[in-house]
Amino acid sequence: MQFDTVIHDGTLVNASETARGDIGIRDGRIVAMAERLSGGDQRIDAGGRLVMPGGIEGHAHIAQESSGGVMGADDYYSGSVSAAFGGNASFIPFAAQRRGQSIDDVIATYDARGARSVLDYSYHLIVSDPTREVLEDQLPRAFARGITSFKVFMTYDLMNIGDGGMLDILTVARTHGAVTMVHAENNDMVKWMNARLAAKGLTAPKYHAISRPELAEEEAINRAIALAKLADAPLFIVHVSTAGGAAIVQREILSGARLYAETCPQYLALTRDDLDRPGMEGAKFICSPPLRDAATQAALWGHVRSGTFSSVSSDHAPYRFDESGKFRNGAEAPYPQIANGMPGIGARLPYLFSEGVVKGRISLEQFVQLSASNAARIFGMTSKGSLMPGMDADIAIWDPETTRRVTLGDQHDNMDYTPFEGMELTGVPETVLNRGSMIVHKGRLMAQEGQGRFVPRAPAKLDGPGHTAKERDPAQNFGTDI
Ligand code: DUC
Ligand code: ZN
Ligand code: ZN
Repeated sequence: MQFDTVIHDGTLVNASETARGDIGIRDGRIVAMAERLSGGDQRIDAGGRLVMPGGIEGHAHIAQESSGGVMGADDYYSGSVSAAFGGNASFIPFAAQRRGQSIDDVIATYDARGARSVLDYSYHLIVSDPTREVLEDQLPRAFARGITSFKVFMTYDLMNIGDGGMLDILTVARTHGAVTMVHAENNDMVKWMNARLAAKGLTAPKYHAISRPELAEEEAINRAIALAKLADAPLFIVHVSTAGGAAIVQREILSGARLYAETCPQYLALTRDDLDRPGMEGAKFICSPPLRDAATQAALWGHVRSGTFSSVSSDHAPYRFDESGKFRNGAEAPYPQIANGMPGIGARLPYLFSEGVVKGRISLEQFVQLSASNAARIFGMTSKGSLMPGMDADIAIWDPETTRRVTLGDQHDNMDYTPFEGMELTGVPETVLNRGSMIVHKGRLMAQEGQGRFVPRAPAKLDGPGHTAKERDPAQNFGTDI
């Protein structure tokens, strides 16, 4: 058999097994896996290395304005380069609708932005204005193009679509086989806390943590799940930051809900004390939901380990520590006027590998599930997320032993800080291939701007029996089809 590339002598890790062997690649796909493969125009020695599916980053804000109108620092070129240095072979950022904007216009805007990517990409649609035309015409057109997930917000006045809006979106999603992602925080609880803090003049970055109570997340997660059950639609809860929220998700998954959730490295690695760093330094750590405490970290790790979370995603939301980003509203801006988010697309997998696998909290196979294979399955990237003949040759080769300190330079993004600065991490993604083409190798970028392709996604393959509310069951509701 002829191969363009053979990766040899590596330890091959998939979501459910690990074995020694070689991988043969032709025309961008894996075409053979065997104990030993000869030939290949290019041979990559993976001796002493782990060969894994390239990461799929399922939560990143790239070339996207914040809800307050601040453009993030990373475009599809720098964002994809940073993702690749961090062990990812593809990513799914958001394409965000502004109120009044058509979904067709949103997609055209992000198609132009996405054309710069070095990695394969898709988008989750953020829907902020679910008008009749959006629900009946525009979203179905987006599905037809292979955009099979969207995100809605339960918070932020400019984004929150209300419970009725959510039910409408969930219903469209159910009809087409899409997944609805939700940012779950109770908007009124946050606004009420903001008003109380403002009345006392408490506006330093640390008060951000207090302004968005754990109860606000827990209440909204509970409500989002109830809404999804009424619509009998699958739901994906993004960036879970609380032990209580994770426990609700766990309980509902165990009782059969078609429910998925993620947490992020920042909730595992950082705490609200980081928001209390001197001066305005805490602004670097403002993200929503906010950082919590050490007990929460331990509880969230427990849920990573036990399978409550399908993914650990970065929620890369890069706002620089200057007037273009965090301080767009002034160097001493009160916390509600500081852009929400922090970078992390390059650090996500090195962090998860080191703190997860190397520290014995998760297995190598779980690492693959959390970094790639679950996102591929839930978000319909059917040719990615596992090492198998026929799949795209999206592969990350990891040196599992080298230890280094996190630096800004190693992130290869457009940011001027990393919240993980100085952390000592073991394990380095040394080589990343996307569709067989080398993107990074031993610290060097090998890819050309724009070589990534848009990936049309399939409807999600979903676990679980779903939920029929009594009141929607004709056998229990006087025979009504509602
Ligand atoms: N939600 C996100 O998912 N990312 C950044 C800010 C936010 O509110
Ligand atoms: Zn969010
Ligand atoms: Zn986000």
